[in-house]
Amino acid sequence: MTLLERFHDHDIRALSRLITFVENREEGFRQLLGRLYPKTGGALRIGVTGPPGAGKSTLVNGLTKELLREGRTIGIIAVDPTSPFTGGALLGDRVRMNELPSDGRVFFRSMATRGATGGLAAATDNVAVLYDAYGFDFVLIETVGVGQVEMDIINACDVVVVVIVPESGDAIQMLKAGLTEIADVFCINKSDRPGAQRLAADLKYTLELRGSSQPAASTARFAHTLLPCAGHEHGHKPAVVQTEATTGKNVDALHRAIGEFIKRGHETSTFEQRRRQRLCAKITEILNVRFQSEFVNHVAGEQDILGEIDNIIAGQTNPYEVGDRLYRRFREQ
Ligand SMILES: Nc1nc2c(ncn2[C@@H]2O[C@H](COP(=O)(O)OP(=O)(O)OP(=O)(O)O)[C@@H](O)[C@H]2O)c(=O)[nH]1
Ligand SMILES: [Mg+2]
Repeated sequence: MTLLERFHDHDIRALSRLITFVENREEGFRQLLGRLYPKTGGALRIGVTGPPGAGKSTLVNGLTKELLREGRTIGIIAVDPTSPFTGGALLGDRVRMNELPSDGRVFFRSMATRGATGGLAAATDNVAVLYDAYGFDFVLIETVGVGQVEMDIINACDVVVVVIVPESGDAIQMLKAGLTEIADVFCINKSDRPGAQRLAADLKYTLELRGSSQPAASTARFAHTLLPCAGHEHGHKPAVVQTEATTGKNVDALHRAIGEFIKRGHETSTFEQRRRQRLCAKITEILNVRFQSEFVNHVAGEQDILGEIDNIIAGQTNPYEVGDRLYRRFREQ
């Protein structure tokens, strides 16, 4: 049997091998993903994001158990679990994963920031495509919620769970950080700590005030993509759930809140719209990467840019002129 046949036959080791193949961007990885693409669309992607140490891994673990109880299968991607803030979390993740069954119903993979050539968001998406084609019901993606890359990962999810803790600040800060725009479900974890109740009330009040005046999440989510995708999502007000991930308290309520969002998402065209937008973003990204590498490799060349930087510092030119010149040379080639 070929590797691909074993993959289709639900051989978990074949899945693991193909992930490595795709992660290393080995010769032919794009063709492989292309061939598998028609088999995708069956898995729902749930993104879990939030500040370092908020309890995302513990919650993903708890949610996985809830989903398993429902008879679902789950592929997990932990993006950069070795955050510099909580160093050694990777080991913790491994320990937690050991609690999960090893009969193929769950598969776990972590993606390190280091060495992710071609972009972490793209690499994460590629693994999600493999999970989807493999036949998992759910893809759970854990990522630390800072920066554009993480936003790109989160935007590529069907459902976004934002995890915060009582120490995360007040609702106005959530609003400013754009969290209220991306959250489908808010999870206030570490609710055993003081301030959780107040934060929950504060957040609910703020979300209530915001009401439907908020532009559709899709507008904010995909503002950067090349191809405009019109579409309206249902005016959803994110649920606010308080959990205690370590004891498992209320993780079932979080699971229910996600379930309700999923139900509404299917009833309305939310998931359909998000999938379309995701594909727009994916195509834009493929073009960006190709143009960028073509430009940098074949035309500009590092030496050119280094020389131009000397010239800028010497006051002979400026970044705008240099950009224009390099671009023109590229076009005229
Ligand atoms: N008190 C309390 N501690 C918790 C709770 N949930 C998680 N923790 C603890 O918080 C720490 C971080 O938990 P993780 O699940 O690794 O958090 P994370 O968000 O995945 O962390 P990073 O991936 O490193 O950003 C661990 O020591 C957990 O045991 C909770 O509900 N209450
Ligand atoms: Mg973690």
